[in-house]
Amino acid sequence: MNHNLFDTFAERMRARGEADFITTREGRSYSYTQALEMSARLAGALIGLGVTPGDRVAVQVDKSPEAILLYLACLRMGGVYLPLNTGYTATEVRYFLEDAEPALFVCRPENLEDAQETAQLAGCPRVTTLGTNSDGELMDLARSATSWDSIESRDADDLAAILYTSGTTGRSKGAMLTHRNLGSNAEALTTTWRFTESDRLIHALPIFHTHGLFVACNVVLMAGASMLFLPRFDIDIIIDELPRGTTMMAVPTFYTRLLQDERLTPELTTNMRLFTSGSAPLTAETHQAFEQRTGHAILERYGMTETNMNTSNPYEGERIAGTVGMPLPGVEVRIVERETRETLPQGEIGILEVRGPNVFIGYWGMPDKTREELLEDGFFITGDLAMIDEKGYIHIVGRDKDLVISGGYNVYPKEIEQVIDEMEEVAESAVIGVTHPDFGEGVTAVVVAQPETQINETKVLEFLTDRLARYKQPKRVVFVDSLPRNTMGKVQKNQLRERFQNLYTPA
Ligand code: MLC
Ligand code: AMP
Repeated sequence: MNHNLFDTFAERMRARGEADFITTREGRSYSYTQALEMSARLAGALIGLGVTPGDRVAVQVDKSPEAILLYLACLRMGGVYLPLNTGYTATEVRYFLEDAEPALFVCRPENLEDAQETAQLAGCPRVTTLGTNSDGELMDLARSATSWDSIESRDADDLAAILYTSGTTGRSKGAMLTHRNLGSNAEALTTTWRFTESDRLIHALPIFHTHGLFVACNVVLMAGASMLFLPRFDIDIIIDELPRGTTMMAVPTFYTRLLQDERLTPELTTNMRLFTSGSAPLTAETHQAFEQRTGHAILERYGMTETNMNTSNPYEGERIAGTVGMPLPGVEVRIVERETRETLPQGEIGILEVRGPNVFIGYWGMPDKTREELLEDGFFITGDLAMIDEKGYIHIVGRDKDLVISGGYNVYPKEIEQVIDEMEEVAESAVIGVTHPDFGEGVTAVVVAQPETQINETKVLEFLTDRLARYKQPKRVVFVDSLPRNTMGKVQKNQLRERFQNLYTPA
């Protein structure tokens, strides 16, 4: 039996025939038949470029229907899809290329020259381009390529994708996801959220992360539904499109922005059957305000790059604000005490661990790191602090890991601190997340200057410009005389968070 996830998708795609799979605002579209055909052509092009089964294909391109067809082509011919945040700088990309050793790097047409240089420095043998308007070298190659109509045979445990996630040590780790991981999760979500062929998903998330790529696109493919592909979250366009959608997947910032708009009314959302939220905590206030304004109770779920989705509020039944619901079918969750690793009784707060077919098989090239986080009994230590209430609903109450989540993007303080500390005027720094009205948490740098040096906020931000992706750059830099430390010498970030708690939300 072929466990290639594309084999499952292809069956649905053939059955859906001329039905719309993906459309854009500009009226470009692919029916399921067309998507099948183009994925075969793109697979032919990838093979022509020297990609063989098991090879990584690194992709840093703007969102477009063709980018999803490239993902499908890669699955189809047994490649390992490796999407990269479009905001990453050349320095950041070089690390990923060196670490994952892809056979091919697909970049934006306008970035070709820089990408070639980066690829050469990283030892990546081939670079090609993909634009947003069915353009770029890869599309030219696909149009003239011999269609590769078969589907490479894969085991359930073969790699389908590698997604990089930053680490608390400051070094990004490639989470290895298998065909089983992606397939089992897509099935669980499609059933739990009642996705059908009649659904039309409004897709405004980026497609280089688990949320916009796997949760959204795999579920649509599994159900044979259709989706409207928007390049980004633009409030006017979302408001215009809501009456023609049936569902939207979002990070909390989408909902806080929608709530600020008077055009959000019950009438606007009457055709919608499901709004989901995840990637960051949705506050109970936002959940309640959205229900009051529209009559829709947002369905919050909880997941991670390493695990895909773990828990979800029920489709039927009570969706409780401030909770992430119950484990998805096939997923086991336990709450343990950090030191003893003993499972805690219901109601107590501890570290959430998860096991199931959704959980990744390890970090690329990092066996030690894998052993630290993926235990022998199959449970993965998420680093999230959680509690299970008397009704069985899980509450994420905090994080045991030093991590900031800004507008749904993870930012690891260590990575930012290391770059700031490179400045000769800086003695030391601590990066924290501070409550932010738009992004949930705002990345904030607290800096101690070297004695008798001239340094200010602008200087620090300028230094970071080409070194870090925009979303990782602090929204504010503040200066202190010294960092608060405990007796072990560890920086007391709690004290800093408290001191600067009103930086973005003046009391
Ligand atoms: C953009 N900026 C951000 C930012 N997004 N800064 C911090 N955090 C963010 N998330 C920067 C821009 O570069 C710009 O900088 C300024 O902030 C304002 O930009 P904007 O125009 O307001 O931003 P916008 O393009 O509207 O993007 C905001 C957003 C977007 C929230 C819509 O970030 C987004 O789509 N987030 C989704 C992230 C996501 O998909 N996460 C899933 C991870 S998977 P300047 O200075 O140039 O103006 C995962 C697992 C799971 O976590 O469970 O799902
Ligand atoms: P990532 O590594 O980008 O996949 O981010 C995963 C992290 O996002 C998790 O470990 C959580 O800390 C956080 N997260 C995802 N969904 C939720 C949610 N619904 N509520 C709170 N935190 C969440």
